[in-house]
Amino acid sequence: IELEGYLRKALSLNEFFLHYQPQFRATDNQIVGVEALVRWRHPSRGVVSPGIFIPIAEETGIIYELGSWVLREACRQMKEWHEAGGPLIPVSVNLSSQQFHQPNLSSYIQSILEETGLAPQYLELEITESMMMDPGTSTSILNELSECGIRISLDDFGTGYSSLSYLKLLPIHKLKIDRSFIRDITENPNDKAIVATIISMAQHLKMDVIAEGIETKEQLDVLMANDCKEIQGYYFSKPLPADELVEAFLKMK
Ligand code: G
Ligand code: G
Ligand code: MN
Ligand code: NA
Repeated sequence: IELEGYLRKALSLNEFFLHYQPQFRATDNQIVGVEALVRWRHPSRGVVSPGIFIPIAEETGIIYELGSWVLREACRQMKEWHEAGGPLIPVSVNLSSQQFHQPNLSSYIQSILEETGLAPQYLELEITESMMMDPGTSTSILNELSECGIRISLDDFGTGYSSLSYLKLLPIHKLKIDRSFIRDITENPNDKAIVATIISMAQHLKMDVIAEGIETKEQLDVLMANDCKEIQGYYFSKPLPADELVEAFLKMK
């Protein structure tokens, strides 16, 4: 209850803000998307990582309000960049399981899109395999979102326990290969085999695929040799404050 109060207060004092990590096309280093990642500017402790407060927000139910703030802010910011002549790329937003299962999710997201003026194809929702455990429910939620024109990407792909059969049934636009497979990819033939297989499967299923957590040139070389088209990781860019991302946009031109 005390923690809940802190997070609620942080929301009302506007202490949350977003960083954006650019996603790059491997062949020409163009930015093709950005992932919004929330941070908390704590008055005395400095910037607090979501790894610390998201689990608390989920336990206390504040995640609904925090998640709603993140969605609105990410859409507002992307619309502002589009209007300022920035690249016409999507913003991806991470959803917690509770948000994914919240009633009327698609109409509520549509109202955020209308309010901010962002077209639906520029919003991508990152969900995880664990949210797909109940095929009946997830199918109807995903179909609704997809019918609105919103993109769906499967985060941390390869680390969950769900079956592959849902991939052929559900409107999933992109697989994000979890960074645990990338870390040792230059030395570990098993990781390399898994990554190559995910890339090939995505191509056959006509889905986009992006690799996360690329930190070195050597990792990038292995991914490019396996025809991975999109890359996200510290080797290209860490998550950036909005003004620094704008500088990265300007360098693209
Ligand atoms: O940015 P960082 O590596 O510290 O993020 C840690 C974790 O917090 C990641 O798993 C990321 O997906 C999650 N995260 C970041 N922003 C959000 C958000 O807005 N909503 C949710 N649900 N998770 C987020
Ligand atoms: O769970 P999710 O994939 O949403 O987590 C995203 C988190 O991964 C972000 O908080 C970001 O800070 C972190 N991240 C992004 N690129 C890298 C990277 O190259 N290496 C590591 N270790 N973490 C990264
Ligand atoms: Mn993510
Ligand atoms: Na991930």
